[in-house]
Amino acid sequence: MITNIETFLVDVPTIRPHKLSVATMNTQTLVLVRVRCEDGVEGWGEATTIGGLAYGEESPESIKTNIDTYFTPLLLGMDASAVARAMGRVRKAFQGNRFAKCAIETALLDAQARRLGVPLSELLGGRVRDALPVAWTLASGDTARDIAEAEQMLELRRHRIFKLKIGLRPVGQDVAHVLAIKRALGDRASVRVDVNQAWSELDAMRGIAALEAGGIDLIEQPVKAGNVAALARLKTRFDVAIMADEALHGPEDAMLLARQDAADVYAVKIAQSGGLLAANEVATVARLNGIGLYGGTMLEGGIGTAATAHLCATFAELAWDTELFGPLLLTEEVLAEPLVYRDFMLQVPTGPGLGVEIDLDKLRSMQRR
Ligand code: MUC
Ligand code: MG
Repeated sequence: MITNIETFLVDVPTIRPHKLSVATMNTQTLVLVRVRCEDGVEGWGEATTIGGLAYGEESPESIKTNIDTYFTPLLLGMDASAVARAMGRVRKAFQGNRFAKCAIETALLDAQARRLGVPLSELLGGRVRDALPVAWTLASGDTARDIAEAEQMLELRRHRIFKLKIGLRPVGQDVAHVLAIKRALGDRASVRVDVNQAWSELDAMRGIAALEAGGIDLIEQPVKAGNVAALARLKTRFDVAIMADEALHGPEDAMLLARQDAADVYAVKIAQSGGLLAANEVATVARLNGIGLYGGTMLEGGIGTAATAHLCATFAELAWDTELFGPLLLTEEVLAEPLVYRDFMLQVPTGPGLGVEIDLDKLRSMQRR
């Protein structure tokens, strides 16, 4: 039986300003959820947004409030080992709030996997890989600094895939910035861009043509999330892979985009999808339609990152790797032992549940009051 649900807001400074077209992040706010059960088992979940309300429809504060006010009273007393049934009740009772649903579902699944003594990946169908290639986002806003940062990551053997955040400056300037980085790194790295919806279709036609010619591998969400027709036209027009991110809010969107042949790749995000099980459905739709998979992030800390890693470990194909670097962007860790990044890969935890332990004293010392 579910006996207690607690939520925490934790503000963690980033290692440097992280500049996106929608926000510049100097801190990240983690919403952490602890679910405790009558049998003594507990589970943890997490949700993060980007720049408060700048990126999507939920904020850290709304996630905490809606879990505390609505989800918790409904869930207390329910059978903790019947996760799908509990989440079915939550989905029926509450509209939207995908990030909040993801945090709760992750905690319930973590608890259930611990109860069964298996890693979460085994509850999600079983892992086919133990490590995931991880991209790093270069988003300092400065070309020379980004090149130096990329060189350092290559030297450390931490990343050899780089995603550049663009869309804030005029198209010509952004293209020059990206191509300077690509020229500096050459074939030693895959360079990709994320426009975070900032371009008009005309901007995108100009920008993508130049990026494709310059050897860029992937263009993420160049136009507005709602403009699926434009995304589809860009996919048809260019050979370079087009990825949907903000356009994907779960399995229904995955179906809609597939029907319109609008993307080559899906960024699978557990929070944006409404939870791990819904994200798995997004991945299934992609697989059945020949769309490539990419393990996306909302810049979660260790808990949310581990959760996505368990899911990505179950994908038969993961053609575009992952960007599960969230904890590396943060100055502080809430895990007792950090996740392991080695040889350009994140090692998927092997212990029961998420396979991570929380340092509660540290968490409480960082908790927003
Ligand atoms: C996004 O739009 O993909 C992922 C990596 C990063 O730097 O920002 C996020 C959000
Ligand atoms: Mg994106």
